[in-house]
Amino acid sequence: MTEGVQTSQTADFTPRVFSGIQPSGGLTLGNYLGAIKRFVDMQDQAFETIYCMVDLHAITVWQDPEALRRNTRELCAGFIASGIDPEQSILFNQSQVPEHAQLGWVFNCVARMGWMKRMTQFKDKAGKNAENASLGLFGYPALMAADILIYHATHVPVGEDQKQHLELTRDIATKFNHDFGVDFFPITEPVIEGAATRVMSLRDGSKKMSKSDPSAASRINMTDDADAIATKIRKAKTDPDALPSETDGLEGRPEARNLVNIYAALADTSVDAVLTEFGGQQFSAFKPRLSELAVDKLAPISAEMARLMQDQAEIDRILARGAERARTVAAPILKQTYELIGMVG
Ligand code: AQP
Repeated sequence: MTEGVQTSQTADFTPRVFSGIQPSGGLTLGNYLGAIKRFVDMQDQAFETIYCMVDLHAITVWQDPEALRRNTRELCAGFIASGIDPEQSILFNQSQVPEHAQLGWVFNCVARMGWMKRMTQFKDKAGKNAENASLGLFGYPALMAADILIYHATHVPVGEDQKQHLELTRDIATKFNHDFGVDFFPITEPVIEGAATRVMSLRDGSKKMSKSDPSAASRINMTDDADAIATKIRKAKTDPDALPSETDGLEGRPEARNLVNIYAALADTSVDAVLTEFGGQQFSAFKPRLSELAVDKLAPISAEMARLMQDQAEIDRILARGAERARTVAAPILKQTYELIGMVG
């Protein structure tokens, strides 16, 4: 799917992409390969594209206010430095468009407790301490459904970890449409594609690379310099065997698979092509080539982010302008939703 493809469930809607990233820490290579790089691809296809820094989601776990402000601006710089054009796409932070939270409340009343209790991300993030987790963390997927559906978005590019939340978004849209006897919300298509839909921790191939992992060595941040990238890749966990020549040989080798996937995604090539080139070679030969490639691709982005961060007033202007444009789409959809459910006003 992609390139303006419409299914029967989205055919009556303008082809429109929405996706968001939490300003809950520094951008990682996982966010870049699993999300932003693909946001840029979709910006160049036949879609209207709307990209958001989802700050209301970030506060579902504690955020230091100063760090949240800095991370939001840095994330905006990351989007632009990676190729999102704030004129072509709508780029803004969620809290400046109150319609997200307003539709989120409506969806809290549509989503069922049983659906929410099945969300594995809540279980992973709340861990053993679920009684102490915020109510917002539990309700997060209903707000995420609102983020998407407040724009009648037809396509949502995300990493593999968001698949279940997108299924819930479809369930919420279906139930709303059914309850009110309308075809008002599209049944959004997830777009989960490419070699790096799930970039794993460099320290543990069974865990997702995350902004909030306590180990800085587990992730590559978009602001890391060449030395930091090379050190993290050199120290990345691997196994003693050489790289296989075929994909089957990566079976049961999560760390090897992860590094090969990262290489393929950064080089815009396939895993097969990477294994054809490096099959039979040791990690001692492969890792320096991966470092070189990562530095080559990431250094220009990180330099541009640093340049953009010097003019925070300009970043704030871009976010405010993006929010204004977003509201022109969101406000009429909220108004129609309120009319459908019987609000007077
Ligand atoms: N490791 C990953 N591999 C591929 N894609 C990833 N994404 C996140 N991590 C990876 C994708 O990035 C987008 C934004 O994610 P998010 O910041 O909204 O939430 P997250 O998935 O919870 O990301 P983190 O980095 O793990 O944040 P924290 O640590 O704060 O929870 C999504 O499309 C996601 O799939």
